[in-house]
Amino acid sequence: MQASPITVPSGLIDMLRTARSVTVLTGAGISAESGIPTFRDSQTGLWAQYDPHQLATPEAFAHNPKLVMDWYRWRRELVERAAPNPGHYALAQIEQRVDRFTLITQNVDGLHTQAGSRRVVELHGNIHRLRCSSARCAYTVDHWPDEETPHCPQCGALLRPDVVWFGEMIPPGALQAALNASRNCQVFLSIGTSGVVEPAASLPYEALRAGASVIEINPQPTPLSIFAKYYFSQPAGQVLPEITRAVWDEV
Ligand code: BV8
Repeated sequence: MQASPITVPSGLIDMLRTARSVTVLTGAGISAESGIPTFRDSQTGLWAQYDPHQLATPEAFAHNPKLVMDWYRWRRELVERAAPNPGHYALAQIEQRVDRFTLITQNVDGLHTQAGSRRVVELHGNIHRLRCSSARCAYTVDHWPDEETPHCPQCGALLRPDVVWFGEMIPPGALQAALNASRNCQVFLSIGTSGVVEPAASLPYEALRAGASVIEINPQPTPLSIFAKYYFSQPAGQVLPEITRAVWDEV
C-alpha cells in the first residue's frame, strides 16, 4: 500500500529550527518497523496465550521464574535479530542538532543506543542486562548465561531481566531525569506510544504544563492527540526522516 505523502508544516520546521531544548518519549511503536511486536500487538506463537501485563510482573517471576525467563529469552532473541530503523537513526541525528536533547524510551530493546543516540533515559530498563533478584545485592551482568534460570554468583539468588515490571518503581535516577527533561523543554515529541503505562504516560502532560509544544507520531490517535500541536498518522520510520530532512536538510 502506497504510504500517504508526509507534509512537514512550515510552523513545525521553524519551531524545531529555533528550539534550544527538545525532549522525546518513545514507545514500542518506534521499534515496530524493526520487526519487534508492540505490547498492543497480539503475542505470537507459544506466547499468544499469555498477557504481557501478567508476565512482566514480580509475582509471575516468583511463581514461575522459568516461564518468565523463557519469555524474556524469546523476546531478547527477537531483539537480537532486529536492527534500528530509519526512525531510530533520525532521532540520533536530531540529537546532534539540538543544544539540549533528551530521549526517554519505554522500550527495553536498546535500539536507540545501537542507532547512535547518546542522551537516552531507559525508563523501563534493558532486556540485554540481567540483575540479581535480591534487593540486598547489586550484581548485574550484560549478557545472558546459558542456564534456564541462572543464579547470582555473589549471593545465590535468581538472576532476572534488568527491566521494570508492572507494580515496580521506576529507578529514581531515571524518573527524575525524565521529569526534568519533560518540564524543561520547548518541544516534546511523543512517538509510538499508546500512552497507557504510567508514569511514562504523564510525561507529555508535564511538558504541556510547562508550556512546551507537543508533536505526536502514531498511526492510531491516543488521548494525547487532541493536545498535540502537530500530529502525524504515518509510521515513525517514515515521518522522522522527513522531519529531519525538512528541518535540517539531512537525508
Ligand atoms: C510504577 C518493561 C509506582 C518490561 C514495562 C497510575 C495510573 C494507572 C496505573 C498505574 C499508575 N501508576 C502505576 C500504575 C500501574 C502500572 C501501569 O501503568 N499499568 C497500566 C497497564 C495501567 N505502572 C507501573 O506499575 C509502573 N510502576 O508506577 O511504580 C507504583 C507501583 C505500584 C502501584 C502504583 C504505583 C511500572 C510500569 C513499567 C512496566 N514495564 N516494560 C517489559 O518490557 O517486559 S511497560 C511496557 O508496556 C513497555 O515498556 C511499554 O512502556 C508498555 C507498552 O506501551 P507502549 O510502548 O505504548 O506500547 P503499546 O504496544 O502500548 O503501543 C504501541 C503504540 O505504537 C501504539 O499506539 C501503536 O499505534 C503505535 N505504533 C505502531 N506502529 C507504529 C506506531 N507508532 C509509530 N510508528 C509505527 N510504525
